[in-house]
Amino acid sequence: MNHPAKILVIIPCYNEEANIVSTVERLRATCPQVDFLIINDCSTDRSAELLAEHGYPFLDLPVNLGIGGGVQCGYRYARANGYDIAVQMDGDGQHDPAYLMQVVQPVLDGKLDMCIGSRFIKCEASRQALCAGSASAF
Ligand SMILES: Nc1nc2c(ncn2[C@@H]2O[C@H](COP(=O)(O)OP(=O)(O)OP(=O)(O)O)[C@@H](O)[C@H]2O)c(=O)[nH]1
Ligand SMILES: [Mg+2]
Repeated sequence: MNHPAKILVIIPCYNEEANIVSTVERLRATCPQVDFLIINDCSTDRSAELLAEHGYPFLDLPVNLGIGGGVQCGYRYARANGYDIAVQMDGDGQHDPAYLMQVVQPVLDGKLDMCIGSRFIKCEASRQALCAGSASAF
């Protein structure tokens, strides 16, 4: 990679009106260098209105695909739009963006093709990261 890595954070969103704005604002404040895309999967609450009101980039799926299909849409978007790395982060605020670059870094360094963070693993080894989603290279 001979350019700064283009990183996309994919945020699945299903009925997250209580959490989605604070989740996005925390991400923007913590990791201003990454792009993000929210996948609104036919939420029946005010999620879509909030996303539009705040001018956030989002896909509005025409039918509910579930979390797997929703995140796959994000990966396809990342690939189609020239991203080097895609990261999945939940829209309910459970994944702390403070750990995001720890998950991304081994992929950026070419040491791993994919890195999955886990809230269940103690941070004992230097390469383990807690409480972030998963990052993968294309
Ligand atoms: N696209 C899409 N996203 C979903 C759907 N259901 C849940 N999500 C999102 O997936 C993420 C994780 O959902 P959660 O229900 O919190 O699942 P979890 O974190 O594994 O479980 P909890 O420990 O109960 O929080 C959140 O960002 C949700 O908005 C769905 O049907 N479609
Ligand atoms: Mg959750």
